[in-house]
Amino acid sequence: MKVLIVNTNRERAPETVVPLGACAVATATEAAGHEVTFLDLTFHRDPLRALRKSLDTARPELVGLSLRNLDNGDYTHPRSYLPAARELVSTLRDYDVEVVLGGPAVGQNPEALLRCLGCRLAVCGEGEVAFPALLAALANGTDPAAVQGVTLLEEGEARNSPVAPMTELASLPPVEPERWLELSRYRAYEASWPLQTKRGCALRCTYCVYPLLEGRQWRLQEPERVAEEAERGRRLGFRLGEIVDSFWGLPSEHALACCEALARGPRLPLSTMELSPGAISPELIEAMNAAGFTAVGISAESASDQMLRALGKDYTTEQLWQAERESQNLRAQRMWIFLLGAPGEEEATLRETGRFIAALPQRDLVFLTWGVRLFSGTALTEALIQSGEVEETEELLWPRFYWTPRVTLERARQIIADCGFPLQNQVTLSEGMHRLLPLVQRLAALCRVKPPYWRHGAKLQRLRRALRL
Ligand code: B12
Ligand code: SF4
Repeated sequence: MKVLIVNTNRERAPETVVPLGACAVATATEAAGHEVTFLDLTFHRDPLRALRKSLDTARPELVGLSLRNLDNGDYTHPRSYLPAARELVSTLRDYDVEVVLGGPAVGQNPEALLRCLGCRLAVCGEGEVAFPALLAALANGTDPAAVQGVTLLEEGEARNSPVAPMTELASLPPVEPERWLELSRYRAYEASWPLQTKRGCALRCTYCVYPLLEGRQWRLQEPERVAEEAERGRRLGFRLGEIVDSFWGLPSEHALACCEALARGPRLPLSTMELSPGAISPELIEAMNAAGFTAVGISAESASDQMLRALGKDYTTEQLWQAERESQNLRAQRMWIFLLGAPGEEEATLRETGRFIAALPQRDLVFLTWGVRLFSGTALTEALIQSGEVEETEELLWPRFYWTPRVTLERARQIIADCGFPLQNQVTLSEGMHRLLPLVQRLAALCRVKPPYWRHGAKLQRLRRALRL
């Protein structure tokens, strides 16, 4: 079958991201014998025109739309990407093509997304096996809804088969994004080279949708394959590799094995935004130093036991303080990530978090997310539905957040701002999504500043405030 895969994501903040998942599906679809073309909308100024041009040239029978983000996840300045997706779908209506939705945005609620965009087929979760299987079902005239992970919406009724996560990551062919993307454009913005060491998460944080997207079991990539992929990125001219696992550090033997494999090769500097405090140990820190981690986000979320329990985290504040001490040996720029305003958050819990932040070394950065994005199927959303605070509707596809009734956002901001940690080292999610960031990325790349540019967050914050941007 002639298939066009479209990477629809045009968001360039907080960084420009290489669409690894869409490329993985394109590679697997071609390996299954289909004729595949790829349209990457990341850098296109006029996406609808680019789409029409691709459709006119490639003349596909089926278009796979890869949808990454539903919205920017920002409670204070929410921005949905669904209107842009609707425009793409409505352009596709002018053509005689079957449309299939896929990507992380689909996993939350495929039926609601199909209704919202007016489509009939969606693949939930991993696409490497499900998408070619769906193409085969369509070609053979068998029931598409019988394919695992597929949702079919027909005459107002949705039918689906449960998602079955693939067991063997190592059985997949290398993705080779260089075959589908114009990588020079990504290098021009110092995008990082994505590396996936595993899929799935066995933990049960109440607000988190990742296990619903990737499954609740860790499925591990072979450490040697991870090192080979890092080497591929280095050879292709990327100056930073980024771990894109749901979170990094557990299972610990696997994280250590990956670091060892990465340390053996010619090294690509590494980063992650997802180091879990519960995973930090002297061995992991040593292994990450040897592997060449230069920028690390640590997802602390809160420094109050009351809140860590409410969020379902697998560590206590005592372990968090311990992790803080151990992470001082990490030879990387550290950024501590917090999620504030969940059920139970109040002045006292914010002050506890403030005390932790105040005690951090002043060269560290702090990243603050105000409010919790509610997703279908998480324990938090389920509890809010039970208590009548949320209706389970299509509405959760649109930016919908929880903010604690026990303290106002303004007061919460003040408590953290006044905690004594330098203001320029504190970045909020809104600031991390600033519209000028692609320009900053480009300038940083031209000046050969070592990526990621956010390592220089404190200087950027000072500049931004001085220029009143
Ligand atoms: C790593 C990550 C990041 C890193 C990216 C680093 C990098 N260099 O790539 C950072 C921290 C920078 C980041 C930023 C953001 N992220 Co993020 N991120 C992730 C994470 C953990 C993994 C994404 C990934 O690369 N996965 C690996 C690839 C291989 O998997 P995949 O893309 O899902 O692809 C598979 C399937 O989806 C499917 N598939 C994909 N395309 C297609 C197409 C078809 C046709 C089919 C059939 C199937 C299919 O098959 C693929 C292979 O199995 C996900 C959560 C998760 N576990 O999925 C969130 C996630 C994608 N991010 C999310 C968001 C919101 C954001 C931000 C907007 C947050 C912010 N305000 O900063 C930004 C946007 C950045 C941008 N420019 O777009 C949301 C998106 C959904 C939503 N809720 O709106 C997610 C799901 C997390 C969440 N909170 O729910 N992110
Ligand atoms: S927040 Fe991280 S550790 Fe918790 S369930 Fe999600 S991916 Fe797993």
